[in-house]
Parts: sequence; C-alpha cells; structure tokens
Amino acid sequence: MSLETSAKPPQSATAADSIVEGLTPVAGWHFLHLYYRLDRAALATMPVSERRAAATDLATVLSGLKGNAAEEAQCFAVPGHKANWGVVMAGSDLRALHAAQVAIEASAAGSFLEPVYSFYSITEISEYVPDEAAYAAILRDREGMAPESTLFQTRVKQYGQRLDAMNRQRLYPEFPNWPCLCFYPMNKIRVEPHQNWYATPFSDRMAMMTEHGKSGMKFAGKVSQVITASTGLDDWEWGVTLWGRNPTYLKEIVYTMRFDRASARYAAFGPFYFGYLLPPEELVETLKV
Ligand code: 76R
Repeated sequence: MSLETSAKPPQSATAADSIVEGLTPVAGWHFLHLYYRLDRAALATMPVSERRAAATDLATVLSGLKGNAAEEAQCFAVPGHKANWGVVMAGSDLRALHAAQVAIEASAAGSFLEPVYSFYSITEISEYVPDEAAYAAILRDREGMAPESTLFQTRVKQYGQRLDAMNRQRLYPEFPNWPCLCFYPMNKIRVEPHQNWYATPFSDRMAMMTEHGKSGMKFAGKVSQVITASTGLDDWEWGVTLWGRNPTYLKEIVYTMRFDRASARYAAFGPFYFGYLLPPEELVETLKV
C-alpha cells in the first residue's frame, strides 16, 4: 500500500477566506458529554430535608438546560459503576454550555456529585460525505449505473434534495427522544507501515467510508448517530453518540461495524458509556438522591 498522502484537503469550514473570531464554531455546535457518580457516603451524612432540596435543585438545573444554555440537552441514568448518570448538551454558545456544567456542579447537589468523565467536541460534516457530484460518481463507478438512465438522474436529484437536510442534522442535530443512548470516543490509528489511516490515499479512505456508511444505513430507524470531532480539543479524535430504539440495536451496530474495514483495521476505541433516557425529576428519583 502506498504511504503517499492525498493532496485533497478536507472540506473544511475554515477553508473560507474570512476569519471568524470568537467561541462560536465556524460551522456547527459545541457538544459536551458529562458523567457523574453519586458519593453515597456524602449523601448519607445530609439531613433528609437538605437532601430533598438538593435533589430538587439538581432536577431544576437539568430541566432548564434545553432552550436556555443549550439548543439540545438530555440526561440519562447509567447502570454499572463507571458512572451513575450523564448529560449530553449541544449548542452554539460555549460559555452558556460551560455555565450549565458549573451550575450542575455548584448546585446544592454538587457536594455529593463526583465528576467521572467528560468529552468535548464539535459537530462536523465529514470530508467523506459525498456531495451530489461524488454521489453520481459512486452510482456510476461502484453500482455500474448508466449516467444517461432516468433512474440514475432521479437518484442523483433525490440525493441532492436530501443532502441539505442531512447536513443540517449533522451540524445542528435534533436529539431523538428514544429510550437509550451510548457514547464512546474513537481514533483512527496510525501504525506504520500498513495501518496508518492518515497516510492512506484519500480514494482508499473514501471507499472504506462508503462501505461504512452503507453498513450504517442498515440501521436506519433503529439507531441514530451524531459523529462529533475532537482533534485538538480532547484526548480522542471523534465522539460517537448513538441513540437506540433498543439497547440490542446499539450492540448490533457496533458489532456490525467492527467488520467494516474502516473500523476493523483502523479504529481504536475509548471507554463506552451506556444509559437510558429519563426526564430530570425521574432521574433524581431513580438514583435515590
Ligand atoms: O453521514 C453519512 O450518512 C455519510 C456517510 C458517513 C460518514 C461520512 C457515515 C454513516 N459515517 C461517516 C463518518 Mn459513521 N459512524 C461511526 C461509528 O463503532 C465504530 O466502528 C465506529 C463508530 C458509528 C457507529 C457510525 C454510525 N463515522 C464517520 C466518522 C468520521 C470519519 C472522518 O471524517 O474521518 C466516524 C469516526 C464515524 C464513526 N455512520 C454512518 C454511522 C451510521 C449509522 C451511518 C449511516 C447513517 C445513515 O443512515 O445515513
């Protein structure tokens, strides 16, 4: 395999001429996952009335996130010992998102909340999302469709019509109100000489991502994903947030993708967090705060 890297630059939002100074992403939203454990020993020392007030305070802070600090926010219970609960927020205002984190930690519940994990990233449109012309080339070269055929032209046109909405969802995602979600960070590995994603020609990477996209599409309606980018921002290169209509579908999609070349040969994963969505009042009730 050639180690020559492609000259093709990514479709970067920052490739535009103008400089956008500030904390608002040039395109997309900030994306913040926060995970906490409850310190039961600290909770046990609190008088019941204080404990109830702290639970109410926490539920109030969490209820106010969506529409105020963040455009989207959801909280969820996490079974197991890695964390007891988590919250995921997305929005354009970094200081508001950070203030929301501070509000959780400085609330009356702060004295018994132990932060255990966080991940900061920004939504993006991957450089492998085909534009209309690239999609036409895929139909022609990989699916052997004749460009003069009506079917070919219809499919390209329909794709172009869907693309705007799909890109909006990639940058400004609406969080599905589904029963459960999972989160994990990932890297594309750089092992020389044959497994360096970044030294692999663009066309090979594109072919692998096309295979990846196809295997993901089999889960349409069962799994919804938001891939956020964190190179230079957090310890891993991407955050993967998946919502499932059922935990089984989350298990199945991750297992299925282990066999895609992009994951089988090039992916490394961080810790996995799984949770089930709950409204804030029910969350504090369930956790027996
Ligand atoms: O967004 C699109 O639908 C276009 C095709 C596509 C791209 C470009 C796509 C489709 N993904 C893309 C990019 Mn994805 N994705 C993951 C994971 O566990 C693993 O093995 C990998 C974790 C999952 C589960 C998943 C799901 N994807 C990416 C990138 C960015 C690469 C880059 O830019 O360099 C990563 C890191 C990544 C990882 N992906 C899909 C899915 C699903 C379900 C789809 C199909 C979406 C659909 O229905 O159209």
